[in-house]
Amino acid sequence: MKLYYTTTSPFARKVLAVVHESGLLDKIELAPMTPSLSAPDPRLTASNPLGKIPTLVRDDGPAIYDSRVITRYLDHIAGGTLYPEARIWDVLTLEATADGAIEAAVLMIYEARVRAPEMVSEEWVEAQSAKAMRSVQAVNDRWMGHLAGPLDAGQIAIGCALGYLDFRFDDRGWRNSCPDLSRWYEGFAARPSMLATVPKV
Ligand SMILES: N[C@@H](CCC(=O)N[C@@H](CS)C(=O)NCC(=O)O)C(=O)O
Repeated sequence: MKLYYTTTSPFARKVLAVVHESGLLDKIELAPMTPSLSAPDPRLTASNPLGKIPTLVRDDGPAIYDSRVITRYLDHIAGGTLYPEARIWDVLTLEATADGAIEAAVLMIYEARVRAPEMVSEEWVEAQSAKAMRSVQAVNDRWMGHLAGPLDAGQIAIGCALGYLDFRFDDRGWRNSCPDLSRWYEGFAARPSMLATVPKV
């Protein structure tokens, strides 16, 4: 199998963290891509018409995406427990919350990167920021019990969302109103899978 990824993509980081946690590193060829919004690499679009990172090219079937499909597939082939049946709706909702926060943060970066400064809508940027911050706050206020439980895909997704906020939006200070989540993240960020996948420009 081959994974198309970039070292800055938080969605790819989620997948890479699952690769590490599932012991699949020696089964996957890592294929780094240069990030591009307007001219995706033809190798990527040949596998994923959306031209998005991450994409997993399988040896025995069509390529798969998006990140949530890939993480679930990897957990399945590893015979893992990142999507436990007994807590599946909680895990999926937590992962969706993290992915939504990541998506909002990524859109803020795109707005700055793609638009001429006079075309940037500050109102829209702040609305995206509010989505990310509300998500993080909700996890701090309602999900700490879940985060204290056994490792699952929802926790990995939240770890990658917080890592991305630190990487791109440190100045927005998500920790200020999220002391419990901040304490949890301190421990989670020290996991070998998280240390091995820290975003790099
Ligand atoms: N929902 C997708 C989102 C993937 C995504 O937006 N990836 C970004 C990189 S962080 C990308 O490939 N952007 C290029 C584009 O949108 O054309 C997932 O979970 O995999």
